[in-house]
Amino acid sequence: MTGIGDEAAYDALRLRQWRAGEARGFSRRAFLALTAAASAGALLDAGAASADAGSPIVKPLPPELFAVFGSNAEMRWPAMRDQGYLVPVDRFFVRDHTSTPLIDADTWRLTVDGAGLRGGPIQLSLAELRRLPSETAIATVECAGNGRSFFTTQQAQAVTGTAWRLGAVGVARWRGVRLSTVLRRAGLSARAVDVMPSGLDPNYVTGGVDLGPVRRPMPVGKALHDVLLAYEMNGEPLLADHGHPVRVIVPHWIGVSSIKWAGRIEVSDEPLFSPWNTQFYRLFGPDYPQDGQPFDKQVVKSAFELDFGATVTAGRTVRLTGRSWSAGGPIRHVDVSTDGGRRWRRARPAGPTAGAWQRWELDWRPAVGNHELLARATDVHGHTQPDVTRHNTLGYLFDAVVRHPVTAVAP
Ligand SMILES: Nc1nc2c(c(=O)[nH]1)N[C@H]1C(S)=C(S)[C@@H](COP(=O)(O)O)O[C@H]1N2
Ligand SMILES: [Mo]
Repeated sequence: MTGIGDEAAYDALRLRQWRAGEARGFSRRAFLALTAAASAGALLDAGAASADAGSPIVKPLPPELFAVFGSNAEMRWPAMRDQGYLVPVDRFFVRDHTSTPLIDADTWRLTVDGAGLRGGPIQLSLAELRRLPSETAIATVECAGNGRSFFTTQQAQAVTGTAWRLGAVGVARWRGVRLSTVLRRAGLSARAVDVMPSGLDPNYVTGGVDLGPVRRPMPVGKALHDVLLAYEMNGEPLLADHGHPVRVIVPHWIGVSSIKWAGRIEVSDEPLFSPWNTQFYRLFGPDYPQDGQPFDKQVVKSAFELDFGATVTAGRTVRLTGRSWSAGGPIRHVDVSTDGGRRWRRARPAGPTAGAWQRWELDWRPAVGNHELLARATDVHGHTQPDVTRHNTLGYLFDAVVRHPVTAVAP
């Protein structure tokens, strides 16, 4: 059994193996076709913001809670202003590669199979899963491309993919069964290497290539450590859009690891590969000399709980509120500027100072006119948000300080 549980180390190793031609189950020819499509710009997600007509997302997407991009919908940050620590399900962002499937929980089965098991495949119904010991965890799901649109609007750089602002992140309380419980029941062998969940949503086809079901492997060490097969989100059964009846939650790893509508879990006795750990979620472009570099980790980000271009009342105290988060660890402090970055003040932490994210607030008396707000967070390891971030063509890991325009008008 491999002991690698660390996202960066695991990704780097699998990428080296894949490049060396050791990959099974995913052809390099498909990859080359796709790279060509990407450089021709064909990967740009269709769908304009706020055109939710025809979105394959099932839950309501009211414009005060969401900005919609085809099969993706991001949370609008003002929707969190008067909320608690968790993101309510009605405003949690949705990222579907194709569309939300409607799965009948009564006939749904989870298949666990592969050469890394001692016995044959097992199948579990939802009722069987619910009879196993359950566990609850508060965990973040964040799309690796969250913040992508700022590469274009702040840095004038071209990127492909959904033009998220900062709302492709959410924190929820998940309840379900530890993946380790299910794997042990299935009879994990000492030869087990990788664990790969796949979704029951339609196959992902891009650039004319059918890449199969959305799936992404993890090392058996991570699978046994803290991964959940979740059937509840904030105390309710999962909504269709968030993976009903059962999704995987992989804490601290990028959002795509947390496979929704889990239908199969393959346990292998050799390294596994999928397009989601070979050509996507890699850093390409001149700023990354080792082309196709894996991520170090998700980065530090901050958001004001305010619309872009919001209007506030001049001459009165406005309480600015926001949240900052880092996959690297808890946030140590957040500095806020209300004058485009000339002067900075330390924001007051609000609520718990450990965990998935840090809430903060700061009072401000704006004069009439246009203002630019900025928030810069630093985590306990000293990772801080830069003014400009390194460009990559797929638009991941935007961690630079975001310039947030507001207008103050006379009362
Ligand atoms: N089966 C399946 N799982 C999936 C996806 C998908 O399209 N299909 N999208 C992934 C991505 S890219 C992200 S960021 C998260 C989003 O989870 P959410 O829609 O519940 O917010 O789900 C991941 N799991
Ligand atoms: Mo994502």
